[in-house]
Amino acid sequence: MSSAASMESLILQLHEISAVKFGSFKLKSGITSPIYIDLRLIVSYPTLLSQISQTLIASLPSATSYDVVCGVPYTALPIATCISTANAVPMLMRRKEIKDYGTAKAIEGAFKENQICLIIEDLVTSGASVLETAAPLRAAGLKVTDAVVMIDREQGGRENLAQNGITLHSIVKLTEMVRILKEKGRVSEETEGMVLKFLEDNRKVAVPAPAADPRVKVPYGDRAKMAKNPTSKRLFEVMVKKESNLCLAADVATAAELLDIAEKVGQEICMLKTHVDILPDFTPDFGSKLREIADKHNFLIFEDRKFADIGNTVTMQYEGGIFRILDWADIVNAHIISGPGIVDGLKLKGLPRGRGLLLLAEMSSAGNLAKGDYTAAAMKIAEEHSDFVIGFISVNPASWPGGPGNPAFIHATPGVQLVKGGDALGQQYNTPYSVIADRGSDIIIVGRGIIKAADPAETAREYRLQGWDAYSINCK
Ligand code: S5P
Repeated sequence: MSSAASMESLILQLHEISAVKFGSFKLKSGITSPIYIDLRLIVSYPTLLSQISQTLIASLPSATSYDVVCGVPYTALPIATCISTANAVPMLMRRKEIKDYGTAKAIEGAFKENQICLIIEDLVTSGASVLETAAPLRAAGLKVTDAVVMIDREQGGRENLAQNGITLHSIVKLTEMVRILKEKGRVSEETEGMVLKFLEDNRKVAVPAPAADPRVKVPYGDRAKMAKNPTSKRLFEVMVKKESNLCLAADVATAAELLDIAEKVGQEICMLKTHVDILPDFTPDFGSKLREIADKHNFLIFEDRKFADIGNTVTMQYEGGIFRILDWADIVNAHIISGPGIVDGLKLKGLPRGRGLLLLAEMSSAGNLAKGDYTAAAMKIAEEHSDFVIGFISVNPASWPGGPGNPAFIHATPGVQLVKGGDALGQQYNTPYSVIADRGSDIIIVGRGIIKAADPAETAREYRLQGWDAYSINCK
């Protein structure tokens, strides 16, 4: 059968099974439509289902390349399954319920970073549902360049997808489909006229503003000007000056080793992260010694204290004890488990000294609970305290509703090594490129990847170059 004949046969069959109906239908949006399309019915007609699947693949230009396919849930799942089995091409499934792509598994199936995934869909209106499926696929490291669809309603989907780097291929446009049904005597000229008028009237209403790609970077230099907090401003400026978005997690055995590695890698980093409570040889002059090295090499000091108590207690933990963190750390971080009072407490001591705070919005470890509403609450608290909160510890801000959000905030991401993987205790690693370019973060936090390397200084340089490249290529 020629492709035109097989397309006609499909359309007539869809009309026969009432997957395409004419009359007066109230749509979800509230408007009344003279045409209604429901392709969910095709699961009950296996021959038709397989015919649609084959026609979809046949409609792709021969140059289209892809390694895996993924159907937009739910209607296109059986179509994608048919395409997968008939053409021996592996399939992926996107979980519709999961919103926090960073930690929970949003994509089911086996794939490798940079593989190309073809999206399969039944019907495209504005393209929003294709974009909803493309986002977690891209966040997982896949490339999405093409989508193939049975019916294009011609309501802006093609243009909207093109603006997001996706070429839309369709078997048939809705106006064409109606014309064929009229030619074959299935609908009257009057109905055809009504449908065409309806489509014309509604042509542009359904087009949402093109989704800003959360991975496109506002330059760090511009963000320095947006930051309200002096430490945050300085951090952005240091990043630009040193062309570094690398933070070293200096988790070494002793204070002496820490000062030694700070000296060795100081040139490469914008920030050095400490866990001061792991140092057996800590002395009260540790802070001033580290500050001296930080000033010499122009990096900021971030004590990863992860405060988690009530506001009153954290004021004492921040300022007092043997560590006196407030005296030497530019930046500290806090969990928000105890509510916004923790920020008020830390701010009371930190803001007069010009210090900054990062909130733990997500974590890198497997099975952690910082996701969904918890992450959203961190964002809200940050906005309410944007004079003191400078940003987040996050894992995949590109996947947050609205993406990484306010560019005045900085995202710092732990769990980074040159190769994707993990350790035996739940740590999960992504590559510098994936963290900065795909996951929308700003700073890579690297510990063992550098400190366990044979040549930490040389390795730090490698991480710095990779992190900076990933930023530069996505900078607008
Ligand atoms: O979710 C988190 C938050 C932090 S701050 N996951 C993390 O791994 N961290 C810290 O980042 C952790 O405490 C450690 O200091 C560093 C990661 O070290 P690495 O050796 O696994 O690179």
